Amino acid sequence: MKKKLEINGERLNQRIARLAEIGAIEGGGCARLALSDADKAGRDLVCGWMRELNLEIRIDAIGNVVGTRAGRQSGPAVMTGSHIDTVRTGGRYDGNLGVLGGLEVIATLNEAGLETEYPLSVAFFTNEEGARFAPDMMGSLVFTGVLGLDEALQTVGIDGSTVEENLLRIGYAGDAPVPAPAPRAFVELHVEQGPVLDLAGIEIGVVESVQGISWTEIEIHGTSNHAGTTPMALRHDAGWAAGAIIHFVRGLANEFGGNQVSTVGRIEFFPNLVNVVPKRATLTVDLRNTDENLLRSAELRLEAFLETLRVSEKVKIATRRLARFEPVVFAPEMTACIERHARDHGLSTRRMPSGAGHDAQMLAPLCPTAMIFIPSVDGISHNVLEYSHPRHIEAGANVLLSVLCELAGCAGGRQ
Ligand code: HGY
Ligand code: MN
Ligand code: MN
Repeated sequence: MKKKLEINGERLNQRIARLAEIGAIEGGGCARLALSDADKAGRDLVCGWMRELNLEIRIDAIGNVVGTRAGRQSGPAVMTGSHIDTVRTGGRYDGNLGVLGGLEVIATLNEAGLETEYPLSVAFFTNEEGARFAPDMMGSLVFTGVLGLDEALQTVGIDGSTVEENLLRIGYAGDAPVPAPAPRAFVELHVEQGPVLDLAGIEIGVVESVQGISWTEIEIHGTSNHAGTTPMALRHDAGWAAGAIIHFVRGLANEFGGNQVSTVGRIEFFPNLVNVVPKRATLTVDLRNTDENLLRSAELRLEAFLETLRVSEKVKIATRRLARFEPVVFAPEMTACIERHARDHGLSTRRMPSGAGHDAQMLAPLCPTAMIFIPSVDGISHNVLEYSHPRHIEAGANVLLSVLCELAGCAGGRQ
């Protein structure tokens, strides 16, 4: 029986640890906000690894980086990848696993002397997180033509600078045009970032869909006033209104139940002083659901609630859409392929939706796409304590290897 081709788990885990040293923060996590100096350093390191693997590197106008290994045929590549930007309190696996797992597949094929029929690419997309510049998945949205390049470049981040300024500053404004040609297929390896696989003791998640995402920035304008002298009935308190919204969206998720989730992740008061009734409050609301109709009704409920606040607290409330993606379903033939290869590797599997957004959801309308999940211990993510076991990292990358070999048509060498 031919030995099954397998990746080098130790090398992959070492590379994950090496990349995690860039933007390292206390507790073992990473802070590499999109287009920051830390992001640049991470990009430089991964591009160096791509060059070591003799990949042809393509950097496009929004800074997406694609390393391609030639196949016997030219034409669209089978693509894998993810992102290497992180949130401010990020873990070391979110996104990084998918990019470094893809490079590990290439290294394994190179060592085994295996050719593929079709080219094989590994990508990292710009600003998947959307934490500094909304929306999230910005790079893959531009890559696939859903978001215009100029609109993306002019996006102003939470620190007041634009995507374009930062892209130029870090030297990753590439000359490859966008939108890019559609890949032949796209597979993304990613940590689950939730508790499902870990709780069930399942090794591989076969991701069938990504839930819908709705991000709104809400700006409330009230009247700043003296905290001691202003009677409660005369207040137009932007801070209180913000608190009412936070309470409302939690109540909405509890009322809807099911997969409905809601988060107020960012909030700022002005003048943000202990003895001044806030004049202005700015906050973000993140609503998600696997069901588009339910997500839409949650949005309508929030809009109606804002209207009641305008009347009752006599504040002005403006909203700005930061991101809005409907749920995406992955190609059944791709999920079946992942499930089959995971089982061939003797791994337990579970079909599931993704609670987090991913670049794969942007590639799905263009080409057959799906995702491979590995467990996140205690379901922790977007937190320095994010952790996945090395054995699951190795297992996930081996499934990725087998799936990519099938899709790209491996030939010759050991398989
Ligand atoms: O927000 C998300 O789901 C992803 O981490 N950008
Ligand atoms: Mn991610
Ligand atoms: Mn993330």
